[in-house]
Amino acid sequence: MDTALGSNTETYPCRMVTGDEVAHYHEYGWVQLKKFVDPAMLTHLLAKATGIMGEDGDSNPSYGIEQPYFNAQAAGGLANQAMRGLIEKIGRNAKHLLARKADVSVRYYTDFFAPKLPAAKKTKNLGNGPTSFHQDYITFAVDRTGGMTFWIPLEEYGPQAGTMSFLNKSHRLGVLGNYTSYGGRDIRDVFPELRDCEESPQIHYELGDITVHSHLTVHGAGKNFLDRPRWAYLILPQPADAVWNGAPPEAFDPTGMTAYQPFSDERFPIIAT
Ligand SMILES: O=C(O)CCC(=O)C(=O)O
Repeated sequence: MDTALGSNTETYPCRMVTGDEVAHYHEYGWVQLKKFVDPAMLTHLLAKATGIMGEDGDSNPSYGIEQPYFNAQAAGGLANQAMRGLIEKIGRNAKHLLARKADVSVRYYTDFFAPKLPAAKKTKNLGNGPTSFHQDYITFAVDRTGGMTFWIPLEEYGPQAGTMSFLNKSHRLGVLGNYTSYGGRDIRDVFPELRDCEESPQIHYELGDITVHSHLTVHGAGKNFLDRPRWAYLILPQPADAVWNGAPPEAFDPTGMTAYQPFSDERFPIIAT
């Protein structure tokens, strides 16, 4: 393990969710986990992110998906010992949040850096706009629900930085399509029943706080009004029995894969049993 990390084994690299937090996640479809990640781990992640994307969060080649929400870059955390430790402990947390009655393990699906670039600057890559409200589930091309995103800001950020907000209980409304099919309309106009879902405030994240949202929960984020990137690291676990449904996936290259066969344990390892 990196010698600068791991000083406090109780919180390193993150703590475990509490029963109340699991209950909040099931009730509202998302949860804020305060003081969750060890700040030493955040320092390590920020150094890794700026190392591959530049201090401006915009020096990487385009990742090929045209959307204004953030600039993205695969983080490759499985190959980094400290990051893998975080991914595995997050797998254990995901198992608690998943709470399936069958004893289902948790699989790593993807991890990436997602800096939202400053709205006021001309950027090379896309990623300096607001994140329109959307649901993630359909973009991940898996055959069942249960997937979730651990959204980890790498510094303290408030709404001015373009932080997340959620439509409470929207995870109960089923699958709401792909945002690219809405013709530029707000998801709440396409599905007016979402107007009955209270919108959470934009989250203020103190250092170490994160949010977790179900891939069925509608969420969005404002523009980044800072003069620097809003850095976030996203880890996405899936239930281990989920399989690729054959649709074009945004998160992985399906070359050599067969629809409805299990994900390869090598590329998508089991991270919690
Ligand atoms: O980082 C953002 O602004 C949006 C993140 C997001 O849409 C997601 O985690 O699914």
